[in-house]
Amino acid sequence: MIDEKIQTTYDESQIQVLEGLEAVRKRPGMYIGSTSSPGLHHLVYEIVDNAIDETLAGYCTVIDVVLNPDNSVTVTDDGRGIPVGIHPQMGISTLEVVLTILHAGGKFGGGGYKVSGGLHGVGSSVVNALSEWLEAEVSDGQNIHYQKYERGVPVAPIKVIGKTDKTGTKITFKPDPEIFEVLEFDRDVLLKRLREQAFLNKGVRIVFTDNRSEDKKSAVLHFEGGIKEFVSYTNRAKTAIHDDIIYFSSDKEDMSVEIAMQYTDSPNETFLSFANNIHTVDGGTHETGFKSGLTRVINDYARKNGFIKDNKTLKGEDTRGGLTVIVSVKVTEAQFEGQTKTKLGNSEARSLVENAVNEKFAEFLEENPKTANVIMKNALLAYDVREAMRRARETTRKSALAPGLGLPGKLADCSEKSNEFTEIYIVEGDSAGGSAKVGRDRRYQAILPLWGKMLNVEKSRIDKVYSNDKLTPVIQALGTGIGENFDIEKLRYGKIVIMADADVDGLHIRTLLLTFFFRHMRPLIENGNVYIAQPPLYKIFKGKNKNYKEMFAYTDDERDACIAEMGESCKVQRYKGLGEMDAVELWDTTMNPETRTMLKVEMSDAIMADEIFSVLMGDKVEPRREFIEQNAKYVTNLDI
Ligand code: 28F
Repeated sequence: MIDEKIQTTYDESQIQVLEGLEAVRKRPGMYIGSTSSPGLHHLVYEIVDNAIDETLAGYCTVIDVVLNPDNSVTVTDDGRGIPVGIHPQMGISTLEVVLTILHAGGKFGGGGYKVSGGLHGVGSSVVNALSEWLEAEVSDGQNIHYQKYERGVPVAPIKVIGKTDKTGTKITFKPDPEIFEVLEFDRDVLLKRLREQAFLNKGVRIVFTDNRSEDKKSAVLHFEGGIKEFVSYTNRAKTAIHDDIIYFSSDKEDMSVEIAMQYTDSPNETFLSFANNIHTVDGGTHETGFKSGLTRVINDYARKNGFIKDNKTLKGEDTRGGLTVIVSVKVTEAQFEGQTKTKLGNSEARSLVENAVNEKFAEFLEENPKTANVIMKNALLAYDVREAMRRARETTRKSALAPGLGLPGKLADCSEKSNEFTEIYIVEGDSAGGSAKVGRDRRYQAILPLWGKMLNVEKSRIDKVYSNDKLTPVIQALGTGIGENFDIEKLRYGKIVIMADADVDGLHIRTLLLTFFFRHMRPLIENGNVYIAQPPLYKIFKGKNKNYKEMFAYTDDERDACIAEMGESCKVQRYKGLGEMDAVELWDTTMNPETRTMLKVEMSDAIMADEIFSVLMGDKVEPRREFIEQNAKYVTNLDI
């Protein structure tokens, strides 16, 4: 028996294979980012992306992803199946080439695959190298071909294990405990990524099954609407401010971009950008292009349609207030930058996206004036709030620098300094302000007259008043600062009393101040510092000189009771405004702690109040009126 010559010399292809696998196993982080949980999950993404590529090539209709009880993963597609014929250059099956040669496969061979997904398409060979074992089954419409690998090395040559009339590729792999610190797959992490891939590749159908637990959870991820459905899904717990989802796409040479967007009433923006289906968490040129395009198109439209005058420019952040947007670009030679390679560097992607926005978003606004209107007002409100916050921060900074100096000129301060007894009356209009200054007890009562009656605060103007510097004197007088700078310890008065007429303008002023306090000085409300003064509606009087008698009524019923008590020969004066009262009357009826009634503003449920306030800022005056009447409760005990 002639002893077989044991193969000792490897031809260069085996050497290349071993060198390649060795490189991957020595520095896995170079290929999959890490060997902790994210790296472990990348193994699945890599294999699934190959199946998605086969779908994009038009041959695959469904992809199965199964988590097995032994913590291995099986991915199956019904595409053409990885070719199993002998590879002309390598002398081994193409399947073995794809699974053992680094950077093999269509992604790098320039073959049918233009753009690759996964972690920059490092190919299945990396997954194979980092798996304790991997089994490949390829159906070519006649036979089922099978080959097993251990840590990337074929255990035996490829062999036929059965007959089939189907085509496709099935890969099962078990991550190598020698490589990974974490071996447990997280179902939700995989589900999130698979859902993302199904959104980004409209029509792809991925069936994800977790067989590790008793209740075999299965999810079908399939979205014909692509990234439009991605936006709907992202906004599922938010309130959109326009019904349509804005979508447009464009391509140039070998690059393409898809954009879907929808504004919501949330103050935050959600920006999800992708390059070749990779989530570019750190943004990059495609995001930059979108942002500059959006800012320019919205400013142009706002100016052209009279929403802003020439001297005003909306900032980028104003145009993206509440925006959810998905930008997905496909570029052949993607350059990824940054530590985690999740920032797109291709400069040509910036102009591709910016031009698409400049042309197609502008077109959308022209063709959809109703939605355009909503987007403009949304940007204007964001501008106003940002400007108000900027000014308020400026004010706080100044008043923090020199407390005394920061006080508003119109404030008639009280002599008492400790806020245990002090009160500030915020009074609508200069004439009422004048009477209040004269009638008050200047030891503990300060008066701050607000802008005069000239302000006609119908709904749209109320936003302007709220946002521009009409409220700065209030912030200065209270001394606490606003928003994140708010400090209740610096409050200069124990009671803040809003004193306005009982007419619609007075209602608006109260709304405005309550909204402002609720949104930017909420502890004032929560602490019960805020009150609403209750001036009388009627004066009932009769007689002259020493026979003169007068009574004040705060409601119609009280008026009738006074009339009954005084006898029919009395006269009734209906107060239309604070300005009709002289200083003594104002003191007696509305400011004297012995005789006044005040409404304490309390909001037990901030969330409910927040919605009510958005009604207050909404289009209808009626809900606003109801709010004031319902939410400002009579003080539980007469305030002493
Ligand atoms: C479970 C993961 O990996 N599916 C794949 C194919 C199909 C072809 C292919 C893949 C051609 C020469 C590189 C078949 N027929 N699912 C998968 N399906 N790779 S990976 O070709 C690989 C390239 O070498 C394929 C004709 N063309 C391509």
